[in-house]
Amino acid sequence: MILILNGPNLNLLGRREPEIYGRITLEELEELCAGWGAELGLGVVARQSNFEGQLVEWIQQAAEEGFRAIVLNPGALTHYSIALLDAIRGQPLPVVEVHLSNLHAREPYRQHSLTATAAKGIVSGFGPLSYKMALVYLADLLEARP
Ligand code: CA2
Repeated sequence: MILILNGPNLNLLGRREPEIYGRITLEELEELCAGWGAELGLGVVARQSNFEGQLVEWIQQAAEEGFRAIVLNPGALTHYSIALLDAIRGQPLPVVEVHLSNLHAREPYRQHSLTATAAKGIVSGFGPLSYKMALVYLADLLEARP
């Protein structure tokens, strides 16, 4: 089972800034992820929070809850949250960081990811397919290490 976590403001997807984030809603994105997970033989649970502490708790508890990996879009927390960074470092599961937009083509303050320094890797710029690529990687990783 894979835990997909979306951070602050991602509940607004599809409602504003479609030129950057597309027209897909969070609910549609989560359904797509469930479908991609099923194709790859992975169960998927998706959660979203606007609160840093809630994300920290979900990350801390993921292994105990029985998840085998985390796909994380930390939203703006990507760029400054030492708390999320510490939470990722302090737990045993592989974390893949994903972004809908290409951080390197965005404003200077979005071009650095603090949280990615603790992730296995980062997929950025492919819209919803960033999540699919993360799941493809994790299916391969978890198959190699059952
Ligand atoms: O590209 C991404 O996935 C981001 O993580 C999205 C975050 C942003 O702060 C990161 O720098 C990059 C924010 C998502 C905000 O989403 C909105 C969607 C519609 C309307 C307003 C915000």
